[in-house]
Amino acid sequence: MRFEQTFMDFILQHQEKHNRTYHFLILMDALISAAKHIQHYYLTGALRGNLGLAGGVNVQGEDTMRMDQIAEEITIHYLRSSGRVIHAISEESEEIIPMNTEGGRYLVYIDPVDGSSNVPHGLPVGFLFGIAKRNLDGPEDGHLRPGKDYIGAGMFVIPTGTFTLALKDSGTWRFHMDETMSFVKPIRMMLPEDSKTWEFSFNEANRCSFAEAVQTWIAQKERKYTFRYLGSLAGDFHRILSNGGIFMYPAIVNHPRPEKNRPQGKLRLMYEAAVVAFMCHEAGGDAVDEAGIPILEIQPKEYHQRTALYVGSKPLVDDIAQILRG
Ligand code: FDP
Repeated sequence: MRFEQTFMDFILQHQEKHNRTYHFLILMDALISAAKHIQHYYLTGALRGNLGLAGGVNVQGEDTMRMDQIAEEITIHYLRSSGRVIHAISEESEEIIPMNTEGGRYLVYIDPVDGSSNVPHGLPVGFLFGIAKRNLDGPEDGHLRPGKDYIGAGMFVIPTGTFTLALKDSGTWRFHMDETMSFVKPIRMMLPEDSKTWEFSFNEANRCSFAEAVQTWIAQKERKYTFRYLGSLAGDFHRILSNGGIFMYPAIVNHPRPEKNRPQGKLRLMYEAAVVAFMCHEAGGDAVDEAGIPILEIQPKEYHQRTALYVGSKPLVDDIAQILRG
């Protein structure tokens, strides 16, 4: 028989190697329990009627889905009972969610079900999270941390049983769920340098609404690469991490109906863009916004701030960044 290294064994070794505390393990255990619980509801969702609308509107002004509510409730439960989280910021809650405000150690940024257009079909969605640490040297200095201050970030692609975690200065690792529902077999992810497998990933329907310079750049490059788009950031980014290339959600600035423009971008900085940017950076890639500024450097001004996103293989991101910087 062949037994693979478990995630818990991997993370314990990592903590010991770096002389770190066990608190992070407890937080990770909470996140993994939440992801497994969400996956269960997702897999049974079509039969139980959980893949439809819930009848409300979220902080982003979007229709809330039943799965959003279920996943939010599950995640908050596990994070709170871990006792390790000071506050959480979630896509589904307008306000910051206080947890263990005195004794907690981490600030957690979550999007428990990302890629909602896939939900009615039971197709892959992401549970994305970023983690920052309390300021241990003085009073807490706020919860709006830029991605470069995260200590870890990751995503579960639900219901595929894959989990990817990046640890600050320690790489990006992918795990797979085994028959006991444990995540096992750490695989170090590095974006391939050989452009043979690189992919382009963006919503083609938006193309004519991108800035002219972005459209021109795409037109110059696209023939060299395969085009793939699932419509779920975690799923699309999962492919980019393996195959290389670029995922983009550029600003919408040329929409025929100007009220539909999104000059600030669509994706959320703290629990979407910074999360994939962090994973990408640890895998040798990069990520920038519409001004060509590194996503990890952006100091958020509000919890649900949006941004444009260009993330993936460094040569491609560097190239578009130069154009975006003008
Ligand atoms: P969704 O709106 O379906 O929840 O965060 C939002 C997100 O999905 C990403 O997961 C995804 O990459 C993108 O938006 C898809 O947007 P489009 O449907 O506009 O392509």
